[in-house]
Amino acid sequence: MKAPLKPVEKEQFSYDAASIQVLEGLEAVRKRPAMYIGDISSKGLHHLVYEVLDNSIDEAMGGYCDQIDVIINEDGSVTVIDNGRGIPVDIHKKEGRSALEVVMTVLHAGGKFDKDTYKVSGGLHGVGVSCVNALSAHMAVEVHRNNQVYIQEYKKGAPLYPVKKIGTTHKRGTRVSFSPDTTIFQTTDFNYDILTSRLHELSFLNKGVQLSLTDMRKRDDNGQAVKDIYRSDIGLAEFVEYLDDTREKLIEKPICMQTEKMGIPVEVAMQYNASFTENVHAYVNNINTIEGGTHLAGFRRALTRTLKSYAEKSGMLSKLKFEINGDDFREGLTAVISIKVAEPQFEGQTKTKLGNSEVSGAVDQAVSEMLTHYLEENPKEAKIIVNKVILAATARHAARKARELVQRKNVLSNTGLPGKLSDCSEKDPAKCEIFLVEGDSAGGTAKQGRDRKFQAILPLRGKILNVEKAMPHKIFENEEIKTIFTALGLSIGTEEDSKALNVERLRYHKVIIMTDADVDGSHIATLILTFFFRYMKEMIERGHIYIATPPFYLIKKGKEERYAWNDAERKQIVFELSKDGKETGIHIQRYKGLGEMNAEQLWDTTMNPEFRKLRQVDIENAAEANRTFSMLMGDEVPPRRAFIEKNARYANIDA
Ligand code: 0RA
Repeated sequence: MKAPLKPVEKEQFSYDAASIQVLEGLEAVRKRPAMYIGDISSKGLHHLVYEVLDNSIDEAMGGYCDQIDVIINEDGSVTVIDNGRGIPVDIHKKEGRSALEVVMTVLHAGGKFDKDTYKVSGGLHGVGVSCVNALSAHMAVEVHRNNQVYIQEYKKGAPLYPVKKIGTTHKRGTRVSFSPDTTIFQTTDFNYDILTSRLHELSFLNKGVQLSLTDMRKRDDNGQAVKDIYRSDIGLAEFVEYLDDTREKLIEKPICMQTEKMGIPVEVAMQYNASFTENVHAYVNNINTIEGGTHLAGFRRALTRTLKSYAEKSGMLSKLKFEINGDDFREGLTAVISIKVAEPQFEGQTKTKLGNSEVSGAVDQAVSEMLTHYLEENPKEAKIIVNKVILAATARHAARKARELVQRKNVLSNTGLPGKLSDCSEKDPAKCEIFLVEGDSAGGTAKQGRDRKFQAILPLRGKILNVEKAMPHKIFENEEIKTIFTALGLSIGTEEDSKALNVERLRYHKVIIMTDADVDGSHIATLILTFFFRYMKEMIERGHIYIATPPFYLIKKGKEERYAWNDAERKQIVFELSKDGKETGIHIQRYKGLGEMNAEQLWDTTMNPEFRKLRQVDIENAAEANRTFSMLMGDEVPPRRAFIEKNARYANIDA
């Protein structure tokens, strides 16, 4: 059963327009957009949608809204519709104009600063809709409130006319449409998958709220626009089940809790699975805090202390000959933590690390109370969990022994670097790059084509290893994995400290994965990425990992050779080359693998920094990325096959 929406009390209508704080003009935003939304790439572009969405989600968190619809329109603009209270429209006393206009045009005029809502301020988002407005060639807002419909439109943030009434209504809510300014953004192409994954995540974090995405640009066979609807009435427990749906769970139902400690709402769901990896996602005010922080520290501390004390009391540890450490309690753990903080302080490189010190104790207390209770009430499940922890500790112990053996051998063999590596001559790691190339033959071509001054080549043979399924100590015995890490100058381990990146030792600041543009190639790239994701996440977080993008087509006419990376480019080039009206004499070669290119072509298209298009790997949405990894690597074949087929078709490679 879904909870009924809160009635809007009289008091809430008496929104005091004068409370809206007027801070700065919008010109500053257009001059330095990156300062407000992070960057002007696709990432920044999608932040615009998140920003508008955040306002609707705020309404939902307050209990005033249970439906949010996002539409990518045919012209590429985006519309966000909610059934919240509607932005207030009364006259702002000081400004002498509508509060709606103030909210839409004045920076930091959210107007809810002293309300008891958890505004996502201070971090990634929370810059206000006015920011989105400033960066839009056109924006329109429609408010349904007080049984009236109000509307106002803007150009680059400036109102085109005062707020006007255009009719009456029985509904309430806000509808915002915007077209991002093409002179500001590098791309204004909204990506359906990026947006759905955020909406899906938000649906778990805000149970009972229905979120939908419609793409008017894409039609199915019946001419219907593509649409996805997300809604979770269970919330975090369902999120955990979704994250783990390809893994074997150890207990029947996720362990759940929802409480408030020291004025901080804390919600947690957790499950143990048969894998060896930790999969903990922490959110603050709906923002994925990828870098962790005080809330995560509180959770880990409570988990370790509570489980350890239970295990000791139960006598199950009596035969164990070595210490259990914090990692052992989190092996095979999938958990989602979601807390709400009134004034979050976000720190760290990507501003996704929570700094508020008071939070750690609140989460610790909430989790230890809940878990103590759970373990007492559920002895059967408690035993399964403790056994899993013991297994983890035993495996870690074995892994350390295996690693020590390997490291000793490495020292003795004194070769230093792997024989397969063709190193570069430059010694400054910041200037060096290494290509991890699929197959010896492509490796050979890359070796011929490279600039040996700063480019090193490491050929890899076949499927390196199925990381998700492998026990940690098996990973260290795998030849290809060892080779990669030795070449990079890094050591690997399963313990917290050894997972940290020792940047001084990293021999190349760009690690470029170069595989065939087919399903096998992308599978190998995914394997390598999985490995970094699991055992050296920092390499991804610090932006050291890249994917090379070889072209799909070579188009020739006479002596002229042009390359295309997709079908649109191919068509454009064919069009340009046939300016004389004749397509005759144009030859199109479709590259199926790196091996079809000679050294010069590989250099020109894929390796030459002046011309190549590297894709930097980042973990914008760690939850989704992680799920894809597990799904691809996990035991269940059907979802993996479905993924590969879907993506193969999209990429139009193996069609
Ligand atoms: C300021 C004050 C109130 C609501 C909003 C803004 C609001 C903004 C957006 C943006 C998209 N949807 C929105 N819904 C609401 C509080 C209104 C009151 O007290 O009645």
